[in-house]
Amino acid sequence: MITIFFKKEFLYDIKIFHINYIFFLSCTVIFNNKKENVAIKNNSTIIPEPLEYHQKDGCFKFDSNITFKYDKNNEDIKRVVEKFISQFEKVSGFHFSDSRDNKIINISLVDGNIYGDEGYSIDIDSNKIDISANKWPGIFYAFITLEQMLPAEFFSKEVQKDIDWNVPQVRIFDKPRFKWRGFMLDVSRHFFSVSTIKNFLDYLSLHKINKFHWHLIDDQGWRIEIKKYPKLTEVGAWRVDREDKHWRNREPQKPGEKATYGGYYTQEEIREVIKYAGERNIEVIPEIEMPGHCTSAIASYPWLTCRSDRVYTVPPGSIWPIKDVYCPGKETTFEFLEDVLKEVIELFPSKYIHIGGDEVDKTEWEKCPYCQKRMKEEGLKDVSELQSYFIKRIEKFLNKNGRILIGWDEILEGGLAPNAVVMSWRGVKGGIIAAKEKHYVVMSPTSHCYFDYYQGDPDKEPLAIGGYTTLKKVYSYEPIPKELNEEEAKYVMGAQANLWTEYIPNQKHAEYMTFPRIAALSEVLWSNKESKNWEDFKRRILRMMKIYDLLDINYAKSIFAVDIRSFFDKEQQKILVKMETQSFNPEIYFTLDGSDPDNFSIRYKKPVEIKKTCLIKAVSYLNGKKVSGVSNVEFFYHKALGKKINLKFPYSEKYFANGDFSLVDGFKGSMLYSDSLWQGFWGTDLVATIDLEKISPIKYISINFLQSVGSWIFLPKKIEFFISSNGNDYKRVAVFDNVEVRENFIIKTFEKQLDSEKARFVRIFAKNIEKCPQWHPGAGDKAWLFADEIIVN
Ligand code: TNX
Repeated sequence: MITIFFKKEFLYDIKIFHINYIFFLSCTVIFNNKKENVAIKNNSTIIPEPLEYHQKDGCFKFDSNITFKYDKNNEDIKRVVEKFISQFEKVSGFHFSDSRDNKIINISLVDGNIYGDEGYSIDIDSNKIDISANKWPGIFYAFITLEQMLPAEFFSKEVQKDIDWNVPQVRIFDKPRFKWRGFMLDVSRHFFSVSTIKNFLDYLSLHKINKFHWHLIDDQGWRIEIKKYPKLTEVGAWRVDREDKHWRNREPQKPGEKATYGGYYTQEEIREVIKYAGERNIEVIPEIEMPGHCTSAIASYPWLTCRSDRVYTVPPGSIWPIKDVYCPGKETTFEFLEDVLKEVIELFPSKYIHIGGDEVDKTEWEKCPYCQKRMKEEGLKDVSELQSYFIKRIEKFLNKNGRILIGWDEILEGGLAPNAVVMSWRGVKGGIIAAKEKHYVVMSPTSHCYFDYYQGDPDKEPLAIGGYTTLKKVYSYEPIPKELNEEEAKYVMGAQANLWTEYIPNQKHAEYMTFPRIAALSEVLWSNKESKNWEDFKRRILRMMKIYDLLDINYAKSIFAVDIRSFFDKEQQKILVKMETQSFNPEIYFTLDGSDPDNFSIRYKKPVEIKKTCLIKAVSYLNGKKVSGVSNVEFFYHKALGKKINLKFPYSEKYFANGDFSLVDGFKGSMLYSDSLWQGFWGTDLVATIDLEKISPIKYISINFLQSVGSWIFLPKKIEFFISSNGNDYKRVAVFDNVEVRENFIIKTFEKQLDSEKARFVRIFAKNIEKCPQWHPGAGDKAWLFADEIIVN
């Protein structure tokens, strides 16, 4: 069984929504910076970029002669200031002690409401720093900003010698654009200890993230102690250990086999995490998944389902979709859920409780007599309305207890509960609908906010669930969709990154997926839309990486990888090869002879013309240090390279790849359908005619196609090659009948050697299978045909 079928993220990408389920720096450095890129706005080292930043001349020099003035009776402020002092004394060796001639750092809460709940100002002179806010979180964020202005060594774990502990004289006024700046961690698919959670909370607060959405329940593990139902953690928190196997090849638990992988948080630990988060201005929002994604609960108490006759175990892997659901026909189900929620409400002070609501397989409900009875009694016309009944009933309970329900966008189906907040993940459509209905929304579209997706070339990245969400892409995100007017836009509370952990077994890996992408999202959510500047962000992220190094955060260095692409240069009328990274002022070196490049190889300065078939290898350096692995791609120099193509049926707007010259751009598509090399045709054939401009001998024609059945992409049924000298009369020179295979990932080459043929035009015809075959979950829906590189020699 090829479970990849069900990798819904591909499906969402491919937009088949209709299928029901398938779905830095001391002062000196600062002043040295001036020669840098013109796009750089100022010398700020801060992420997220503050709202207003005015640089003055000179620095404030930290030494032991500094007095911190603050209200010692205010516990929150005391904690914030003392933490700063203690870290500073540790790394600098200073002992801040009172004396009459001391420089002053004044920390005060002021009346009025210019700063809001989280804003602050910092005004730095040569002998005084004034920090003001309306509320303590503002002071907390002011110190985070101040820390980022200090030399990065501030974040070190040891004493640092010979550092000028200076900050530039600036005036900052800052407050966030959005009030929901979230991060979700899935602790069910893999369990993360309390100490990991605390580390993450520290790192998140460094980015001014203020919501931690704790995905505590899913099929693969129940992670919260519920006193009334002890089996939830005795049984539901444990699964057989199949960690050595790929997620989709894990056999279920055998009779008598012990379940040893897992864990859960005791209520005491949960309280500890909530307190720790609160001290960092992070609100913890628990997610108690229902009515689907709950096998762990059902394995503990099978009576919660429509089919209590089955033996359930916590699945060690995932065959998506898992069909287990709570039974909304039985009152006992609601009693259980309310009992669980009661304990959750007692534990979590957050006014929001997330109840999931995503990806519910409702087929059991259609058959279940209890559900049918419920539907009849309540006048519900279909199972979608039954889901809506379920969510509304839970909402009533939560509202009665003073809490607000949040759910994934599926809660829109069958009618939205009156006060619900919608988390929009399947794109932004759900968020738009909800905001128009005057419901608050949190945006979390897979396209920009799924940090379980690849952030670089999948060949060089650790195995991930799929997708492709680079740092640049995250940075490009705009949470307010253009479909919303000013009034409606007020319902968008912000956005959130989601870290689903099917492919993320431990803290180090979770860090890799989260950093630096969360820095990009933090700027999207905090800073002014108008001040967003990718070039400047690229500069500042290097400084942030220095901080990550000092904190031992295992951040991804994917931005340094060299991306090798080609494009049609209109002026020169030819295909040129360009090499890029996502990093600031990269030094790129390359070779064309197969040897590994280093900083003695050819330095890349501008797009190059390559006139031979060769392996291009490239690396990037930063300040003379190699910072990337070797990127390599084969470049094909051939007769059709950069020649004009006429397509009878246009390529899809979604998979346009390299545009009009994509099929003759010198590069072949990889196993990744979304590599921007494959050109996609949705339900239509490929009929491509290439004009070689003059009659010339043709000895060889070939074309590649991709099959990726989990993404609705199939090899063509039939392929024909034609040639013509005048563009009217074509001669067929090859025909291939392709036999259907069900394998998921295939790249197939169709090629033909020719004898003494001459022609000006080459035409390739490939017959799309048009509709997904009967054996496929998308049976009857339009099939994709993905083609790349037509080679003519
Ligand atoms: C969708 S987003 C899910 C999760 C998976 C995730 C993988 C959402 C509400 N549901 O169950 O872990 O995709 O990317």
